[in-house]
Amino acid sequence: MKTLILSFLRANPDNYVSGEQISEHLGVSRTAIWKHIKALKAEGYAIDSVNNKGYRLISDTDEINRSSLESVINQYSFLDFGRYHTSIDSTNSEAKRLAIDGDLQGIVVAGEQTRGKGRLGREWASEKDTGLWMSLLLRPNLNPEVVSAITLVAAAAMTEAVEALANVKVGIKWPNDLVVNGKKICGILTEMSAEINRLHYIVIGIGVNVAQLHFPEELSAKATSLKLEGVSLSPKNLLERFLEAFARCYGEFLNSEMSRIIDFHKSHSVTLGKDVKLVTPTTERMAYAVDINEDGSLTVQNESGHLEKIFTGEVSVRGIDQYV
Ligand code: BT5
Repeated sequence: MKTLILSFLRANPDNYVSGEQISEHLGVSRTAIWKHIKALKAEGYAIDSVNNKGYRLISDTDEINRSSLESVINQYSFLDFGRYHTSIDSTNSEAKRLAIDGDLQGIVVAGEQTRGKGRLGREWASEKDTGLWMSLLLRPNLNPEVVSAITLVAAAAMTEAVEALANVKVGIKWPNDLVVNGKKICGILTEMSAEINRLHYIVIGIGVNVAQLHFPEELSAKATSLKLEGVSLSPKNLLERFLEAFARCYGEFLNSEMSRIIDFHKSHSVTLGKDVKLVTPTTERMAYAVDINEDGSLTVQNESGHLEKIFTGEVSVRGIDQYV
């Protein structure tokens, strides 16, 4: 019944339809309609109810909600579902819970995360309605060892999206941070489930600071938002532009055509040509960032002058991570 009510509202995007009209059309009582509408609202559908006028589904707004997300994802064959939550622990955690059952691919978006995650167990501040907090659940038919480059694919797509919508220069700190004026506006956390040579799924979690005006003290020196950088845009527009760019970049990645994406990274890199600090849980050492390779790795020159390829781990850049 809820689906029938939704279809009826969708068929009347510009008008309010009264409870009476819906009840006549569907042959159920007005009280039942009212209860279903209440349930739909609780699920995240934006339905405006006005006394004496009735109900209208608000799908064409700047807001991300369940109905607007559905119409966005319908355009992409690699997305079977779109889930919107006003509040959730972490969109990555939710995408992983959804991954266990079935074989669908999709996207989870939240208005707020109560336990947003960064890499290596770190926290990601994701206050209510201040950012685009989302995770893509994908199941590419790939060998697990090539998957780490997907983080670069997502970083390139988000950079392209932000630059298309706003007059800002975005830098990419290899492999997963986007920075504006030396401060972080976006972080990416890629997680995967795999056997030695079989990938089950990947979850690409992306957090973009859109509208914060303040950050907690411990973040204020290193984090910024688009708003603080003078750019106002809606998370929904950003999501749409991101998916458009990601669909293209992801297609190239699946066809092993990484050269355009790597060139994009090189032209936006704040890491190349800099002294960097390579940090693992047990060691720290200095190196010089030389190149980004087709497989997504970073070539550095180490302190003994040798070239090394780095695939994962922390790379701090002087002037961005305040390591000096
Ligand atoms: C990241 O980790 O940058 C990955 C962040 C991924 C967040 C998204 S949001 C949607 C999805 N669901 C999740 O639960 N996570 C993903 P890392 O490189 O480890 O950076 C984390 C560090 O960045 C923290 O230790 C803080 O210092 C800093 N930080 C925390 N929140 C921040 C924010 N909102 N903006 C900028 N920096 C932040």
